[in-house]
Amino acid sequence: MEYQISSAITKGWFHKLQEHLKNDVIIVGGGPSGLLCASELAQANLKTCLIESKLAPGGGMWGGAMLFNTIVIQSEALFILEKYGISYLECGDGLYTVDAVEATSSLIYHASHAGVAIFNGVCMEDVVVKENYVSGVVINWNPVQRLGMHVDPLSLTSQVVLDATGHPSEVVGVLTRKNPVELLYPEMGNRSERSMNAEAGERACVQFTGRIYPGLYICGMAACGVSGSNRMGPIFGGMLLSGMKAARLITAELAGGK
Ligand code: 48F
Repeated sequence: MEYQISSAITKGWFHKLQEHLKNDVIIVGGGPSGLLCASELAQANLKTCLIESKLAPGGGMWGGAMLFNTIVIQSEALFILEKYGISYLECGDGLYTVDAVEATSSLIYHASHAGVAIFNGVCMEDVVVKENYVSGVVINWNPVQRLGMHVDPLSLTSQVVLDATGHPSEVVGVLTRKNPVELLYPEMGNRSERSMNAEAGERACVQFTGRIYPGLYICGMAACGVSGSNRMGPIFGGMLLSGMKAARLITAELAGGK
């Protein structure tokens, strides 16, 4: 029995890895914006994998605000809750409360169920850059990185990489730190997120979602960080709308050919 269990697991896992060495899209970061984008891309039949450094995807959504595990969504994003079957309660002023655990687990379930290959416990440590084009990511186990073990990584390739790493915008960070690149929007890339302003932050994270370098898109809080916009705290409509916008833009680019 032990042999069969181990054999089934290794066969299944290596099949998944082998299938996703080449992807249409690699999403780095399994917070709300990355997960929503992943579901939408998989529904558009794009071969999508998502790299999440923690054991549990979900990013900053599980904990609500100060561990009060309720989040707020504004009316503009309500259609996304409807589409993904997430319950909500009206609380006035065009705002709705949502159980953080229901919302987060639904986003994970829908991404996985739609066919996204989620690799958890795996970190993006670098990008693959070919002829001024981001063509994939370099990955290693989170514990290997944390322990500082000198172990070489593997690379996954793709037509598009999405930086959904939240506040640290790690993909853009490593690209600009290691390579003499000029981003498509020169005003972006300063990576100094501003203090709390919920309205401005919610607007900015959708506005600055997009293609920032050939082969590289940003969404969610990473879009705020890279554009020097405000943080917004425990309101998540902007994150969901940003993930949706990223999926729409990426799908349109890939439909037109690289
Ligand atoms: O931060 P996060 O939830 O990203 P998001 O989708 O949403 C932001 C909100 O949660 C919140 C907010 C809204 O009011 O301000 O912060 O923009 O999730 C980002 C995920 O990326 C993972 C990280 O563990 C988290 O789950 N991540 C970060 N760096 C890496 C990574 C990396 N190098 N490799 C893999 N995963």
